Amino acid sequence: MNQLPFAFDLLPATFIPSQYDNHIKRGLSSMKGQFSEQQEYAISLEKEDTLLYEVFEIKVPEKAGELMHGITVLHPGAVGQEYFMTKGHFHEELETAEVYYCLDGEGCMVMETPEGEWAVEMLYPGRVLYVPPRWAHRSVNTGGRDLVMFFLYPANAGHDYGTIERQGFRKLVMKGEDGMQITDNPRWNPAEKVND
Ligand code: M6P
Ligand code: ZN
Repeated sequence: MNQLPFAFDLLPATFIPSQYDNHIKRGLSSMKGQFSEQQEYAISLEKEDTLLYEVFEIKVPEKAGELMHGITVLHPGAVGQEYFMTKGHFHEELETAEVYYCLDGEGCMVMETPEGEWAVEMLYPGRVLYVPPRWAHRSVNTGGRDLVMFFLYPANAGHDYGTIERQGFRKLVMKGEDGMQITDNPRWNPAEKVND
């Protein structure tokens, strides 16, 4: 099937696209094992499966040449001292990139490669971020309001969630004395966890 041209509106009042195909909602329950303060996580989840983020996806055929895009709205909050964040993923097709354009809010993108490099880039309204091929990515809301991002990536990229679910990210973004701080993830140990 060939995609026909289309257009939609993305207006600052809400930044919710005027049309979309999928509305994905992820709550605390979809982040099992990811937040570092596991007891805090369990206590919060027992109270309520709090909504962490929503993705409004505009679907196109999942083949090379097409571009998947949409909006992610990451709500503010924290589990213990760790800010709300997305699951994060590598692309199944590792050699594919992604572009983010931050529309509202404050936060950052935590990134790493299988080779051991890592990076954190700040996100704020007007900021454009390029995530190169091979870099896993997770967004983090360090502010007090929704972090809203437009994203765009090759439609054949696919999502590899399993690797991050097993090993986590090398770096955590935590609430510090004067705002956010980046710390080592004490539980990051891919060699041990891969064979679980
Ligand atoms: C980005 C894009 C989406 C993704 C969303 C939520 O905006 O990469 O494809 O679904 O983030 O992140 P995750 O898929 O890691 O839950
Ligand atoms: Zn991606």
